[in-house]
Amino acid sequence: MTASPASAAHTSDLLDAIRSHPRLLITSHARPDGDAVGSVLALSLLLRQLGHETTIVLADPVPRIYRNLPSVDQVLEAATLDGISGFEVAPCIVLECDSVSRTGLAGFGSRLLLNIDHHASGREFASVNWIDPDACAVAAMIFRLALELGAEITPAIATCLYTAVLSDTGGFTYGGTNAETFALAHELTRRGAHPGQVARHVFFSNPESKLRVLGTALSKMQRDGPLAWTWLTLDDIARAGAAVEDCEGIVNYLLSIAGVESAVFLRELPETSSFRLSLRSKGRLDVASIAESFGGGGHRSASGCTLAGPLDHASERILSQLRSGLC
Ligand SMILES: [Mn+2]
Repeated sequence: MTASPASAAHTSDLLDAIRSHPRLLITSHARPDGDAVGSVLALSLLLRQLGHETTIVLADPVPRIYRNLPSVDQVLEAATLDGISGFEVAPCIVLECDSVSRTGLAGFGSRLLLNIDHHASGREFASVNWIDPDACAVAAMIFRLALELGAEITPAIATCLYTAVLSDTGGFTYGGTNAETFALAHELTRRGAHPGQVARHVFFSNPESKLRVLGTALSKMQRDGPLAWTWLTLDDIARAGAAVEDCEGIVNYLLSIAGVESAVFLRELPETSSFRLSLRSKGRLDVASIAESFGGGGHRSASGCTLAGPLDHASERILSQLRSGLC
């Protein structure tokens, strides 16, 4: 697989910036998902292979299902570090973010920022920006970067990237999944990723609390024609003994219903009387633009935003947007 000429033009500045800095910080968004975790780890491993010193800092813990990834203990949690202000003023590579604030970190100061993102809502907030909305995962971009930098894709790197692709494509089921996705999966498997082993970690290693809180959410589900929605309050989450990461993916169960075109999951946020929304679409509706109209972002078929409470108010606002989009 080779980069297209257009992406090569975008990456040359990035390659120069990386090559000219022996020390690099790497981060991604708050509440990291599989693409964020797999991609920061793969990027760090390949840069270290090329002789760079790297430090990975994330605002939130690595979710349990990704904690067995190779070299995951490299990841530093910012909560214990006062953001990144304590680190030497090295450039920071920011993956999958449309702004510095998406990292959930403070202390960037005036350091050089290198932005790599695959979201349609991506923004050129950094000094160097490489945004490719056609990439199925930011991991696909890291793979291309590795080849352009001349790094060897070791089994550890392949495992991290494969995990990222598997999770960001919903197990190769989302709309953006195409021949290139499978070509990448083929390459990664050939270079040492074990699909069965990765799937066991990602899909069959859930804590019981995740299933308990899913049960609560499903029992409250509402349906109105092509729309399905549900919510969890802080109380629901506490009673299930669940962590925030246990709420990931609930919205996909709603979307699995025949005849449902779009689904919403609302999760109450601590201390702010607001709700975090996950939006999904089977394709007819562009939920990225709806999320953007509320200050969020994401992909055409999977996006998110935050709305002020109370619950009835937040649900009515989002449902009326979705209804008018589906008419
Ligand atoms: Mn992603």
